[in-house]
Amino acid sequence: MHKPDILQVGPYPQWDQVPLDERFTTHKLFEATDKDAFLAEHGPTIRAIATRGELGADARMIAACPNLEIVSLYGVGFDAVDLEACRAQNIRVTNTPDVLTQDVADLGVAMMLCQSRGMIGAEAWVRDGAWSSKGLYPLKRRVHGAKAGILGLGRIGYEVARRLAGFDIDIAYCDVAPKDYAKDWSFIDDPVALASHADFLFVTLAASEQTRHVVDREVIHAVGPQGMVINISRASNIDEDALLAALESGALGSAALDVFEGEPDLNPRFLQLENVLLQPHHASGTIETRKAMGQLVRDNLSAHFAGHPLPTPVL
Ligand code: 8YV
Repeated sequence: MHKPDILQVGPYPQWDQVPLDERFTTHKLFEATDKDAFLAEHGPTIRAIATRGELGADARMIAACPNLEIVSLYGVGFDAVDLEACRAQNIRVTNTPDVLTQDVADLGVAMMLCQSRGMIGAEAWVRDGAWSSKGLYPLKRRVHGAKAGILGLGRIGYEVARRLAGFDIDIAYCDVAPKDYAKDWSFIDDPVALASHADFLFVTLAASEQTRHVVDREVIHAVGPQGMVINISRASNIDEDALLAALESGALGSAALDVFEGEPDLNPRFLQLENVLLQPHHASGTIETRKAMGQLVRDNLSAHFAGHPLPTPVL
């Protein structure tokens, strides 16, 4: 049987690669040194793009594949896919929601705890002998009983809030409208007011052109010198220059970040800062979740080529 040709934008773990190669003829863009030449050669045969959340599929890639039918994303965020181009050409788009929600929320809360209690510095304190030479580790900020602001109470924001409730944290959230499943939590309809209220501001918004830099200088300053910004969504939701300036000046107490503009090549100014916890965009990075994401990528592709309804369509 003829296997449909797919363009694979980035690598997957071996447990996904093997079944993908079994079912499809995979053209691995990430292995090509001259990507334009690769797209020009293979583009016309491509019927599907298999990509990752942060890699997406841009207009140039889509235009190079005139017979493209579907883009299947390994990730929940579809901001890096040119949805307009897909809509215009009736190209279906799928993502991997739900399966990663709990892990992303876990990492967000872990980042808050780790940063608040200075666990990275404390580890170094033990390893480099400061504990015996200097004595007690400097005191850090308490987590329980604090106030959290959740910017974007979607699936991930909701799971973050649910976890924080277990720490007796006061929870407020901001979204386009109050949510009927959030009756125990306060709705604040403005990001600046939410940030003023919060000790910990969690950014859990699905990114789009509309949410670009929603966390701007004003929001960051409202979080304040004792506050922390935690981002487990997309870098574009925060004005990164304003964030860096506030971290450098102390106008913002600290940040815990899993996502960066231009990642994996982040702004080197981050590396100079001691008040920021840096993570390599791995909030969904557990074996269990990544296996479920890979399965869903294949299930969407298989359903499409079998003419069945798509399990998790975006478009
Ligand atoms: C990445 C993500 O896809 O779900 C998303 O939107 O960005 C992540 O899960 C993951 O890092 C794999 O590349």
